[in-house]
Amino acid sequence: KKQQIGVIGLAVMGKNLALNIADHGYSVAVYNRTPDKTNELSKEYGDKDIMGFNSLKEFANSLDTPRRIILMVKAGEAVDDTIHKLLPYLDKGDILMDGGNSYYLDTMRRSKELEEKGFYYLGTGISGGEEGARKGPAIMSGGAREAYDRFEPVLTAISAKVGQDACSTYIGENGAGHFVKMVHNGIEYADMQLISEAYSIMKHVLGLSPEQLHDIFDQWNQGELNSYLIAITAKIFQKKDEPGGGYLVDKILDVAGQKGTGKWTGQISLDLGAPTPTITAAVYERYLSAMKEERVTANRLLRGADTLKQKPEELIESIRKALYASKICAYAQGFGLLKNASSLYHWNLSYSEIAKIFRGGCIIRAQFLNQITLAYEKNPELKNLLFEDYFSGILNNYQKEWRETITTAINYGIPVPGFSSSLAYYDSYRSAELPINLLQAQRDFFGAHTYERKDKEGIFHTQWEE
Ligand code: 2AM
Repeated sequence: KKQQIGVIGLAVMGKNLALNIADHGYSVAVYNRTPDKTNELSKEYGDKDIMGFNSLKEFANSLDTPRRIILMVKAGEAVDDTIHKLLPYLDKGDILMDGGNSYYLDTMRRSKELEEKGFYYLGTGISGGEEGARKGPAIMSGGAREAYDRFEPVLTAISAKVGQDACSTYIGENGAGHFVKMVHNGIEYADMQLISEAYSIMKHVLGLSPEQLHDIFDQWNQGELNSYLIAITAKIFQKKDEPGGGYLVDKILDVAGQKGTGKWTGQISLDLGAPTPTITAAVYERYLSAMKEERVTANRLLRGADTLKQKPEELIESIRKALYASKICAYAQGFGLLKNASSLYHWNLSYSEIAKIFRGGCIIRAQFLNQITLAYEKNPELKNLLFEDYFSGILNNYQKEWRETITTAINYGIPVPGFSSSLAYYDSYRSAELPINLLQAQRDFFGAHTYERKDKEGIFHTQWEE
């Protein structure tokens, strides 16, 4: 008897994915570079049809052909290395699927190389963290359609479900799946930063305690902000440190790391000319967080301010609205980047499908993704989410509170790079006139870069001074 699915790489994501696949009635073969993890998994889950191998050859031989193998090794060289070692034991027509957080250009390169050799390669983003991998992640696959179709029943079975819908879909050719996963993570960075800013204002301006913050986020989670990240934020504020030791959140060092997907989103948005200021601000803020010592020194030297006190309930509701408005702008940026990449790489992305699978399993799952799905179902060619009635309605109605919240933060010297980048994006985007006419004049002045005119066609250059 042959095993149906192979999984290589048994760190927490790979292990949980293998267990999830086995739970759905598939027999699984597993392999890990370090044998301990393989042996442990076979031992611990003897009741499931999971066979462990300590040689890639035996692993490959144990699989039904054409083989379906999922790579869950560390992004980067480990993927190339593993493919290289595995290839001698594969046959033409076998499907390799990279389920890690690979850089999409690597995925495009690998697909090309492997397809030239007669293999199939799927670059698949899997979101949902540890728990998602075990119980149902969101899955976004890129690569050859026929390879996806052969993998589809497994992916559909193991994915998260929202009602009848599986949170797994075919995204497009070659790197499209990993690209969408990358943008998902960029949006996730923005979401987390925005929530942290809302917390910061309530903590510093209103002096709210963790218990009070718990209640507020819990309440917000009942409304339009309903989402996984708001839900876990509410829970975080309840978590006590050791008995008698206060709240854990207050003990955590304010230094954040990152694994690269947020940074890539920012870099690519620069490459493609698709503005994502809120996402990029979130990445910068993590860099600033890492400069803890400098910040502590600067805090002694550079003054902030505290001024007016507003009515707490009013300010809290304003912050909620500011958070929602800012979040909408961050998603508009992420989907704008997808639109740009889709046309550059001819991926023909379906934004409604993408928004649909983001609704479950993944970290940015949120009620309002239904609205994004509807918006793109209604108009697949929608230029920007902000043009959809639902979103423009929210932004128009939440204006005053959004601006007031940011003004309050500015008056207090509380950094709100996410909120304010979103607002700057919004205000720039809705400006029929930007002061870029002056900038164009400057460019022409010093560099003869030329300019166009409002009143007539053509390219102009002026001798600005004698
Ligand atoms: P390990 O248990 O032997 O370290 C996440 O780090 C997963 O990627 C782990 O399963 C890890 O295997 C695997 N991994 C990391 N680098 C690797 C490499 N160069 N070759 C194969 N597997 C690798």
